[in-house]
Amino acid sequence: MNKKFLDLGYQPLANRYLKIFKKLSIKKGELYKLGVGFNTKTKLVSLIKKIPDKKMFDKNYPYRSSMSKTMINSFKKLSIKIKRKFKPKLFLEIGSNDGAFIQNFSKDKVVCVEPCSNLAKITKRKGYYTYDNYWNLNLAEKIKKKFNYVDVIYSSNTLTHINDLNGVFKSISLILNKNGVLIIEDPSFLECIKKGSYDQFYNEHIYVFSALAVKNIIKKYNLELFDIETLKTHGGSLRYYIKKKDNKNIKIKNSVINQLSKEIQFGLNNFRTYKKFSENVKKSKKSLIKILTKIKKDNHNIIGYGATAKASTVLNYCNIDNNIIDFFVDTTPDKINKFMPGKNIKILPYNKKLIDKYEYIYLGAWNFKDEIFKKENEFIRKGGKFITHVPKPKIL
Ligand code: DWN
Repeated sequence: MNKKFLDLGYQPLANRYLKIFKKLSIKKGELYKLGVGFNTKTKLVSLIKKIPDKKMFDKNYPYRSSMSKTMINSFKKLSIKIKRKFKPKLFLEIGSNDGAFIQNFSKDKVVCVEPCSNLAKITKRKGYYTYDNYWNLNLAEKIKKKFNYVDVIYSSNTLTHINDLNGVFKSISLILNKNGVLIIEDPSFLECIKKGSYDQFYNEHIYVFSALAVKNIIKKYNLELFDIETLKTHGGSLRYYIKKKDNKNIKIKNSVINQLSKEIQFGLNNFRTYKKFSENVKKSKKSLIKILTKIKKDNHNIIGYGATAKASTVLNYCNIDNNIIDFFVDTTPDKINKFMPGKNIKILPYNKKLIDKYEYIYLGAWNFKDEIFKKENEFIRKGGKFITHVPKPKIL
């Protein structure tokens, strides 16, 4: 049973950055109700209302994985490990985005899947065999027919974006070699709840995984967890290593039981924990609004840094507009000179000199705090301050 625990109000599609601002309407279906539920049986956390794939991931998808050094470094490190440990003859990436990860592999050994054709074009241009399709059983059968079985499948921040999870794992199980390895990585729900990062919820994040939920979902498809790594990326992620159940050559590591125990100890199998989280989210909203309005009352200007999908949830849930935040800066070409989803706050190209004129910056990309603080050491040195809502709203 899916029990609702969180209501984040009406929201626009995150990652839908308009060139000309217009007020969006509930009646016209431009805003949807963002509610989050907990499945008491599978322990899976998911959105109540799911938006069809085709409305979210199309030829204009703006997000580019390669915009952060943190991710580039993390992908490089993992690619070295995969080559060393698993030595794949054929490698598949589901959700290859602009090739930030796959660029670490030689072209003749990999197959990419990326439904956003503007991004698929980038890896195709670089010479990687890329299907600009959604991941599903049809595609898996097509790939199997052409390439046969795959040795390693990797998918980062993608499977949580696909509504039909049963289809996802059924297709993976079909195409994965009997000794093959599936590696998936996504934000950890445990970290999300600990950090109060409710902005991990928006239309694209249909699911936020816990190890408890992943274990339950994959078992139907002859798959099981054999290792879990904790990562700092995207506010705290888990990297799940999965094998076929009948493959006894790979031993199950303690990391699996350790993560499951941590989640149970925290109460992730108990609905009360979720209700408490929901109360904390309401407090976080009040507190963030209080901080921002006080700064404005004191006659200071605030700008935003990192026009993230996460920030779209925060701005719309807390009703923050250009009376509070003058503009956002971002490095992503397809976001620049457009408006934050649902709000009349413009996104300007990242410019150090422009930033230095301001005293307060709301950190939309709080998950890249270390990278951004390093880059903006001059702003901080001159007394500039960042504002965040994670783990608690505060001026840093
Ligand atoms: O799952 C998803 C994650 C991985 O990426 C997608 N559904 C959508 C997207 O979510 P997001 O927009 O919340 O992701 P990020 O990675 O937190 O976005 C960072 C944003 O900040 C990008 O627009 C790039 C920008 N940025 C910047 O302008 N300067 C980032 C850094 C590090 C910088 O120095």
